[in-house]
Amino acid sequence: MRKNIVAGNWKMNNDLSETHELIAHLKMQMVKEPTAEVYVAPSFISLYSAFQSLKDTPVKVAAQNMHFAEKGAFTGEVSAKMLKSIGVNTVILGHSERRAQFDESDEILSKKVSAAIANEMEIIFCFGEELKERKANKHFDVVKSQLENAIFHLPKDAWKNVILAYEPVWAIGTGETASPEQAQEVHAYVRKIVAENYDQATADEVSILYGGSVKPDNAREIFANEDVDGGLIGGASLNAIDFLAIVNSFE
Ligand code: G2H
Repeated sequence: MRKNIVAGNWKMNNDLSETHELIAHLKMQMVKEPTAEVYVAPSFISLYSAFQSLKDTPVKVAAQNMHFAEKGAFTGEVSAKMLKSIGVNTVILGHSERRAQFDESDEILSKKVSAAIANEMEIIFCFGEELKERKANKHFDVVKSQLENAIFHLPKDAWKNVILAYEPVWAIGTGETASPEQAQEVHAYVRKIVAENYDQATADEVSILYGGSVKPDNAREIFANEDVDGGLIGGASLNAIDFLAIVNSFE
């Protein structure tokens, strides 16, 4: 049975005291047994502290990025080994903001994916088409090539540590959301190509999240789709009440 997952991507928000405030609200308002696995991804500055505050709760802490090298002359970067040394075992890779603003190519992402798996980390791997690609009806091809070029090189047994997140770029932080039908269509396609590249069992097991302007008032109808196993939440994850409403949006 694949898992329902809701992950909060805090992006470049929340300094240390704001991090503690949000975590305190989450802890206060969270039900004992949420219907989804819950992750939060604070900035690097707050990661250690967030991990310490959440280690006795069901909430897992993820990093928003990492470098592919183990160590060395990479000013400003953080390695898998460093993340693991503070207890963080999950990393978001391939977010469209990293791809667009920090020139992360499929080639770089492929190395990051390999490094994370080599370090026995879990990956939340993001992919998704831009508006012009959707308008040109190229979204299936774009998604396929992003997966083929950066993650389909992994061996089958690594997929137990992979979570996929479909994030159409035109729906990120724009207030515009893919319709439940658009999300389901791409998720079903992704599951099909995972089955073709690996096998049906791998495809059935992998959780595929939707990301892009998910809010408490649209989460339920998006998550109700057969191939949508949860969400990667940006803006709405910065408010504990909204985030937990999304966490509890599964039937
Ligand atoms: C997509 C999403 C979280 P938002 O980037 O990764 O952000 O929910 O603000 O669109």
